[in-house]
Amino acid sequence: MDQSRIYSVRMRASENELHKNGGRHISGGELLSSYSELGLSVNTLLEKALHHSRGKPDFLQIQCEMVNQPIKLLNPLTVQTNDVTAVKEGHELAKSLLEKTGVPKDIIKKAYKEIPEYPVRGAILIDIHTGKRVDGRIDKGVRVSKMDWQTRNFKKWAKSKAVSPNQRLKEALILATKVCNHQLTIAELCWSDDPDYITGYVASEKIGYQRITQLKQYGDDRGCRIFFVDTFSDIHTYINYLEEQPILVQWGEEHDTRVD
Ligand code: WAQ
Ligand code: MG
Repeated sequence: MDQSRIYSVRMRASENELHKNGGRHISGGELLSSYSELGLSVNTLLEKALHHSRGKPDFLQIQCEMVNQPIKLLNPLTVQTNDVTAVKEGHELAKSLLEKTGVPKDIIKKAYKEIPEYPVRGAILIDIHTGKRVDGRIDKGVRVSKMDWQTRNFKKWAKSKAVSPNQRLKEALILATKVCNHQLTIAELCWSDDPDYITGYVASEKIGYQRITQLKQYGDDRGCRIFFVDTFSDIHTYINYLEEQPILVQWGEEHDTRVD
């Protein structure tokens, strides 16, 4: 990518946006693009918004913005796939993995109870000491953006790790790698809100990106994305990192330093 003029491109699409505050989230997307590929990049996100299993949008927005900060290069988290035979088994595994990362058992229990209350288009931030939601973005959550992984490097990585190079894994692994690279992140728990996708994951710097093949039933359009964080004393700097720090995932390079 020509690093001299990089743009952050973001898309969000929803239903009933004009009638109800916020509307129903359909899809979102974020990537980094060179100036010369901006047309292609906008089109990639437009296609994603127009052909989505959650429905047709009646509100759609694509925004391009030049990135001024230097881009940080990160190695992808290690990936492991855990096959489970039932959703219940998937959640038992997810909970035990979260415990392994250092999230206390009672906080995991509390978070699970509150998951149905979070129909947002971003992520929910939960403090691991209090179990309280600390992002303050009640209807929206926090949307992580300014991140990408160049196709050629991603394909090389996928081939070497013998994983199928699917777009969804790519997007989720970019996000998890960015989020887990920050010291305040203890773990992430996620499954899609797309009714046709049931694999989810638990991720952390310590355990890597642990895919779990069933975290919901087919047809279910309720998703989840929770970042368990260590403190909310400097939550604004943390949110600023998630939203503003440009990140490029790049496999095979020695760039993996954590943010303090
Ligand atoms: N920042 C914050 N939250 C986000 C972002 C983002 N950039 N993108 C999505 N979310 C939240 C939002 O609330 C969505 O409703 C929810 O996550 C699910 O998003 O095979 O596809 O894009 O290894 O539907 C994981 C497994 C797939 C991939 C996750 O999530 C694999 C997925 P989706
Ligand atoms: Mg989705």
